[in-house]
Amino acid sequence: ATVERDEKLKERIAKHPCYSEDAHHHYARMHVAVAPACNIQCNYCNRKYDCANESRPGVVSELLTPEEAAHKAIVIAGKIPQMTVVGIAGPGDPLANPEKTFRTFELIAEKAPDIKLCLSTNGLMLPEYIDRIKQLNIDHVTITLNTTDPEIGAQIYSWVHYKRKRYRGVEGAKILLEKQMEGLQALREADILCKVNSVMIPGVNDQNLIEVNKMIREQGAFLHNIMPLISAPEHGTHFGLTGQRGPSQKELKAVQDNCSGNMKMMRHCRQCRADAVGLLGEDRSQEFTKDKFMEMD
Ligand code: CLF
Ligand code: SF4
Repeated sequence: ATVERDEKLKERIAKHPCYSEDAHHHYARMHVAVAPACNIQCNYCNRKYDCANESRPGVVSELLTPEEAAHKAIVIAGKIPQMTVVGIAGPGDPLANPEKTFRTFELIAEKAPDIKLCLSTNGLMLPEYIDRIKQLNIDHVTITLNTTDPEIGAQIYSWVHYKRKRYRGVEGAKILLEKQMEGLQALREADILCKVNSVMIPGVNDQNLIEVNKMIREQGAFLHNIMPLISAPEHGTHFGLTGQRGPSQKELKAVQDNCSGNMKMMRHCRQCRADAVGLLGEDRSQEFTKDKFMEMD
């Protein structure tokens, strides 16, 4: 039975360039940027740019309506045969824009049922929308989870907006963590593959990442992606402006190595833009800007 389960799992990740290191040489993903709003404020994010939970800070993606996004996805799937996954990862949080996000997935599933659907979120609204995620057969969900400790969370998140109220400091960080844990559990129960992103912030959460790794492994996450904080002052983020540095390659690798005995670590992440197109590391987004793809069929 374990062999059979392993085979099934292999099949589920075989064509996903982020979930399988092997697949990323052969299969491509695209992001459609349909989700502008966000419900929290991370200190490594400037809202003028893409969601830094799954993106390279300092990049501005072209915002689309669900109809435009679906058209783009179908056009690109026709032109790039290795295209296997459509992800929504911004420019804000997909689940802070539930109607736009789910409408987009619905339209794509109708017209191109073979394309895998992928979603990346800060997790705050994940318990709320787990049923819609199941209904739509979204098989890959990423939660960005940076700490297991609300005191540390208070240094990473300046506020959390939940059910019409804004919470600051430890109080906000607590709510976010609670929802992320509930979300992890709900994904596990629904048998949806879960990847966790953690942004490594030296002196803030670096010592705590091994705990994060342990916790998410116990909660059944499939893959852990520890990404370096990018904090150029010109990006205008809180961390950038207060001189918080990102980790060196060596520091990042040391933390990844420390965790690697426990579960699968992702080491080929390219911190994609919210409208990325192509193989990881090969950005073809400029070939498919709105003025271009609207003319294609
Ligand atoms: Fe996109 Fe993310 Fe899905 Fe991949 S990206 S929503 S899981 S299809 Fe991949 Fe890009 Fe890294 Fe993300 S390399 S930033 S991990
Ligand atoms: Fe920015 Fe994403 Fe954090 Fe929202 S969740 S503040 S868009 S990095």
